[in-house]
Amino acid sequence: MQENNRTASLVKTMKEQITADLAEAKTPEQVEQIRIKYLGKKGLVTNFAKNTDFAKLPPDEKKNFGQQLNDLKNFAAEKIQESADNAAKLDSAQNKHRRQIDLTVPLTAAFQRSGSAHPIAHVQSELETIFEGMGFCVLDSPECETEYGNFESVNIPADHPARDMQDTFWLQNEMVLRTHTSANQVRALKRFGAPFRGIFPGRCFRYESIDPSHENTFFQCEGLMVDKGISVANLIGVMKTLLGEIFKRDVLVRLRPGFFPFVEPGFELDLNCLFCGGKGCPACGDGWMELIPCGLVHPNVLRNADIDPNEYSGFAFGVGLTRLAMMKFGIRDIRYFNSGDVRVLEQFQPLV
Ligand code: FA5
Repeated sequence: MQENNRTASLVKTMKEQITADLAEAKTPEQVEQIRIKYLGKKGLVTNFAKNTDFAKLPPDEKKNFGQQLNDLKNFAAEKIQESADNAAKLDSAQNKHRRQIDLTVPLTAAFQRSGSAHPIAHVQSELETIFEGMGFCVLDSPECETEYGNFESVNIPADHPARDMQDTFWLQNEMVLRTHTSANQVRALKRFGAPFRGIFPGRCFRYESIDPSHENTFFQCEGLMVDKGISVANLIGVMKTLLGEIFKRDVLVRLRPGFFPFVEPGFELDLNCLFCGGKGCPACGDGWMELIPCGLVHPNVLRNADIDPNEYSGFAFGVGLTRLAMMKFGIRDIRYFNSGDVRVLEQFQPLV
């Protein structure tokens, strides 16, 4: 009687173990492993009798043991088969799903639309090629800046009126969405030292009234060259190369004095509007598109980057990349860029 109880308890434990193992098995291969573990030649159920004291049992208890063993074998076989069927069904459903993605099927018309580079990305890529040809490096820079980076590092202290011209979005952690790519000047100079030649294209943000030539989110491309003996002549030479390469034809520009706290002297380089030929239109206003403010790097900026202004000088410029894309592609209203209207993008050819 005692033996019968012991066998019943062993059978119960084994059944629980089988159930627990099967609950973990998800694939047909995993279920097969469990089948081998219990019902294989050396399986725990197959050899259940061997692993117990069956041989020593009195004849009447042997009968009971045999019944319990059969019950266990049936239980194991049924449960394992059930799990194998389920795993096979799941596997075939997944395979069917996988088979639905057939990369060799010819594209239908709906999928044949090829993408194209965004006009701003296109112009940015052109600028990078032009400047790399002149030995400039291309740097990435953060869109989210410290107040020091965006303003103080480029000689705009807290009480300076120039801050009003670049009203911006402040974050809760007292960082700002940068108003200009000039914010990266001192960081780049500190990292690489002088001499230095680099451009840093990127997105800028300002709290602006939106109109055909002003957006709250737009792109600039900063350029910075610092070396011994750099003058306005170097600046003008580089500007001429830039415009010649971008427009591939003669364009009319004007250089006029401009004030920026981080350059001295400072200039505004305006492009005679390619839409109206200088007569004045909604895109430009008075016939001239403000495109590339520039100047010689202010000594304070060099000092902020630990560079001696008595030894080194430099020029800097900030191309309005979005406006350049407008002029290059004949887009008369800056608001198209952020409108999310795919028809705007579809008009431009892919880069490759
Ligand atoms: C600046 O941002 C200076 N950091 C540029 C600079 C760099 C000057 C280095 C001297 C030396 P400004 O605010 O003018 O300058 O902007 C530069 C260009 O960005 C403008 O000429 C214009 O093309 C473009 N820009 C400015 N604000 C907007 C706007 N709201 N939407 C579209 N383009 C803009």
